[in-house]
Amino acid sequence: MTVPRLNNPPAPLHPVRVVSARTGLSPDVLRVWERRYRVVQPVRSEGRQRLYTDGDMERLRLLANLTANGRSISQLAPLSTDRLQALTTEDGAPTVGVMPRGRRSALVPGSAESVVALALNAIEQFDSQHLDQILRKAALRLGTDDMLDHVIAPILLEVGERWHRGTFIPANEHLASAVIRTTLAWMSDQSVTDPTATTAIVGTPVGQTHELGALIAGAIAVSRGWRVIYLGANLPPEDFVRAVARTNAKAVALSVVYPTGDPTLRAALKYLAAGLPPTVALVLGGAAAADYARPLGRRATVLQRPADFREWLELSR
Ligand code: B12
Repeated sequence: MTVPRLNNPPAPLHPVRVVSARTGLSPDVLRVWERRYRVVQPVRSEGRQRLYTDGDMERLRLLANLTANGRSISQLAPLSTDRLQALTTEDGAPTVGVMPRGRRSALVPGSAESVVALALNAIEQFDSQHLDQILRKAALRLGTDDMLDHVIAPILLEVGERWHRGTFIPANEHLASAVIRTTLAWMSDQSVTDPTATTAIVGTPVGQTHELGALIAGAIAVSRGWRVIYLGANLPPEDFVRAVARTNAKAVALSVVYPTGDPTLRAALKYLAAGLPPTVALVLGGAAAADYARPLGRRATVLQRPADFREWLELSR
């Protein structure tokens, strides 16, 4: 019997939703990687929807695995797909997303809750490399907002609780803080930052060594299109004033966590509030912020919830 010859139908193209589900990259990350690094160039449907080929999908899957293994997207983006494939073989498959052997979980795999459980397990085991992979992979899949609100903040809260109860020793907390610090810096680096964008100076004031709230605030601001100048922890007020004068920043956002009632910090914030131009906003967040903001009256804005900060950033740009 002769089989009639058919012309090969064109390979189907895939919409963002399908690419995101298959590669584990959130639509936000896909957009940023395309705009900033031109990792693939999807075609457009008649309705202007982005459509991806099988080749694009494979390239994105390789990039997702390699970045989750710790490589930087800016270095990977120019490489050919064959080279990415070779690197993937050299690096070995990432172990992220897999529950440790012998543990059974009722959590939905890939959900923020299950990422938190895996991360806490890695912290308990002192496995910083695995923790780093878990967090990078989750950030790529969940996007910045969910990652910060439903993964990073709950992990830090639980680390604090376990440390307080004595089930985690200070070394567990230090390991978690060190890895999360790197993850937050890397997340900010994944977002498009326009050098002409409205600028915020972010850090913690003198005496405040808890730095992660400031890093979280910085990552939120970057995700809302602000340019962030991150000055780290424990900075005297005159340095914030000088930095604002040299950068034309429109806001200073500080994290104030512990302790309350420090007279040095009270005086520093008073100096800062008086030294900043009136057009520059002073935003305070963190568990101790309200205590220090009270004497500053309307000069300081206290914002705690990430959702409120996001709204403020969008309105103040
Ligand atoms: C990591 C950590 C440390 C690390 C910090 C490492 C680092 N480089 O940052 C180290 C080891 C240094 C540390 C030291 C101490 N710590 Co500590 N630490 C923590 C831990 C686990 C996480 C803190 C953190 O970064 N949180 C950041 C975010 C996720 O949480 P958050 O502050 O609530 O912020 C949220 C909002 O307020 C908001 N936000 C925060 N900042 C900002 C800023 C802006 C602009 C905006 C808009 C929003 C915003 O966003 C966050 C997300 O929703 C907490 C536990 C916890 N529950 O937070 C304890 C905790 C804060 N530490 C505590 C204590 C007691 C200490 C020490 C005194 C311990 C000791 N005996 O030495 C010292 C004090 C050091 C000092 N001089 O300040 C207590 C504080 C208790 C209190 N409030 O009375 C806590 C709550 C632990 C506990 N349960 O007992 N700590």
